[in-house]
Amino acid sequence: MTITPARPTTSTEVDSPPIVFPDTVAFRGFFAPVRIEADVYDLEVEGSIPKDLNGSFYRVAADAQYPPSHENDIYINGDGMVTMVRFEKGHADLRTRFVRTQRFEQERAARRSLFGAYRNVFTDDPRVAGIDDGNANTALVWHAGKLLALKEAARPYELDPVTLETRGIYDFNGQLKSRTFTAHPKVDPVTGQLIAFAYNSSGRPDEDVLLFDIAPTGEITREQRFRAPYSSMMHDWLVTREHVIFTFSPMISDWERMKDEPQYFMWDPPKGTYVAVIPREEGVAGIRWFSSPTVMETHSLNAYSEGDIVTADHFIANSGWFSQFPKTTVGPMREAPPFPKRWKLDLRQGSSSWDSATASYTETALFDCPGDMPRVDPRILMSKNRHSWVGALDLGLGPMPDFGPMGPPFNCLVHFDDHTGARTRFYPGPDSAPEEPVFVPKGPDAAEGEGYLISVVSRRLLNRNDIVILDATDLAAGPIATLKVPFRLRYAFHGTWIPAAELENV
Ligand code: V55
Ligand code: FE
Repeated sequence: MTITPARPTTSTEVDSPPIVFPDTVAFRGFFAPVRIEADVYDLEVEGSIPKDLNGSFYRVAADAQYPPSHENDIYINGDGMVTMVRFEKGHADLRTRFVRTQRFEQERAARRSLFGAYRNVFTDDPRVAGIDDGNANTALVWHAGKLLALKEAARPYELDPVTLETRGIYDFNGQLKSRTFTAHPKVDPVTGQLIAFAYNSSGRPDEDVLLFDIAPTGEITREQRFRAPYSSMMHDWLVTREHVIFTFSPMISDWERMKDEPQYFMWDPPKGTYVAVIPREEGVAGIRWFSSPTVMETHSLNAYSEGDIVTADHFIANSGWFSQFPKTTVGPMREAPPFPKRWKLDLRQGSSSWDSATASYTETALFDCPGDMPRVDPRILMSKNRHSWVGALDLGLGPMPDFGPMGPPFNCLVHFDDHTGARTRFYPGPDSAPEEPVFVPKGPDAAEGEGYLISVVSRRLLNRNDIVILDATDLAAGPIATLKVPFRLRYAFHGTWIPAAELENV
């Protein structure tokens, strides 16, 4: 492992504080910042890496270059740290790099944190007034030959997919006027488009939502705007071949409140939940609204349209996201875990405005186990799928790994077969927690689900991570290969895969 030496600073700062991280759940133990930019050529491997696994796996974590400027900083406010594993001929080479955001560079020059609470400009150091606060820590998307590191609070950063060098803020060649861009755009596997949205696009709380169609060439071919019931966290969504579906949940942001309350989002259950379905072709003029009990979508599996019926599979929680945003308008509440649900929405029953919505959806359980971080085969996204993979928490499996800064960990990965209803799982052992599984098709012509599942597993007692490669439709068989990471990786959110053929000529 080589550690990149810090560049000599050009700062004339003399009062930068000592480097001491707070003793809170976001910064201690297995979840302490890692801050290592590493290159490990040829990871040690148990088992053998399939020879047809040829390409790069990426995942992005929130790390922390500097201790936060305030004690109660939340995990999701950290600096984007990307892990890349290049697979080739049965070998795996690992690289980790911080995303060189404007925020990262400013803070490095000052040798301290300058940005304050998550998305709250009133808590920032005056020295960074007007500087982009994007930390590129949530997800990675590969589209139009560009690898983008995403944070829903800001615009994307472009990375070199081979070296992980940061190329800078990416505004789609000047076409993206929004100050923000979702961390969960969806690549349409049929048209090659990137379907995306932005909320709080003015850079502060507002009720407008922007919708983008982005061509396979990276050109924004359509931008639309509609009004949300309120300004709230819009993290994930669903896209079918014909519709997009938003679940609005009352994780409310409010500009006036931010002036004396650092927490950007506050769970305000009386404001309720609404679901919007928008036809992709007709656009926002055809919006249909539905009512809902007060719930929150954490992440989506997949959705599909059949005539007037839209089927939406996603993880739904009966509470807000209190592990990050504990204050609510109704006093202390306990966070409820997300469960995988199937909603069926009948478009004939929807209303043209949210405040006149009366009809709801029907809900069934996909299976009865809390979880999140779902994946389907990317080649089947937006159409009816058979296979899905999720991180899950099965209390029957044995002792639980400790809670981390994101709440309860997963203790297994689950494969769900929608044709048979069968569930199989990979259990990594008692001190271990797997992260979001990333599916890699065996090849362009492989059947749906035929391929590998890659997941980073924390080995809590060993203070390091493994990366497991599983047969995607035979999780119970255990890893085909286990890559030994000789140090600890900070817990990540989302990842992606780029086939080797697409990494040529970048
Ligand atoms: C989420 C994650 C974020 C964020 C907002 O998983 C929502 C949900 C990692 O950053 O800024
Ligand atoms: Fe997410």
